[in-house]
Amino acid sequence: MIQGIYFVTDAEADQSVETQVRAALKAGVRAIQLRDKTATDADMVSTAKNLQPLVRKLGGTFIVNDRIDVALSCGADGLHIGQGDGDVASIRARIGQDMILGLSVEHPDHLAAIPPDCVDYIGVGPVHATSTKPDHAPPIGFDGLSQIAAAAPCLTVAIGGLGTADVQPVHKTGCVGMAVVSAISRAANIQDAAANLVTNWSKA
Ligand code: TZP
Ligand code: MG
Repeated sequence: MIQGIYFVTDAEADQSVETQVRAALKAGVRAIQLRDKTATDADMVSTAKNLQPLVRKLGGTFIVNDRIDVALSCGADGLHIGQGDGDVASIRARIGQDMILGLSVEHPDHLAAIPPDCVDYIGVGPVHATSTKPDHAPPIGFDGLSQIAAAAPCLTVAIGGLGTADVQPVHKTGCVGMAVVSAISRAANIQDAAANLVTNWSKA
């Protein structure tokens, strides 16, 4: 399941995606998402097939962003889709009932459009502005996050510009997890940064 610190990979960081994931796992992160907006499907499949067993070995949860066929072909635990990625109920039908399905939510209005019993968690944000996703929706802040988390029909994970200082306020909104890219991928010491987030989350 998605819980605690949720690391989303960064194809543009100095360290390879495999190095990022190994360090995050070593630090105690147990939710990993492979996200790469520009890789070919073939490259994504190859990376996913390499990462999936690493994550599985430690009892973690491996999610693929956007690409349904990649998620299915590597035996991922789940798929994460955005608002523009297609009809949510049809995607659920394609991946089956057992796979975790995550959906990005950027505005309270998006909640009403979620089909019942279809989505396992929503990724809500961006909480803060972030250069990791240049085309992001307007930041919702902690007030927006709280409002959406309280009204959500499923578990909520926060995302967008989040770091150690945000662990407490995110936790307070009732989110089950906090997703980060750059707070881990761009840190001088990836493993230490991830461990610090994990420790803070567990104390929150
Ligand atoms: N969706 C909303 S913000 C974001 C995504 C994928 C990027 C989050 O990256 P960072 O570096 O943790 O701000
Ligand atoms: Mg998407």
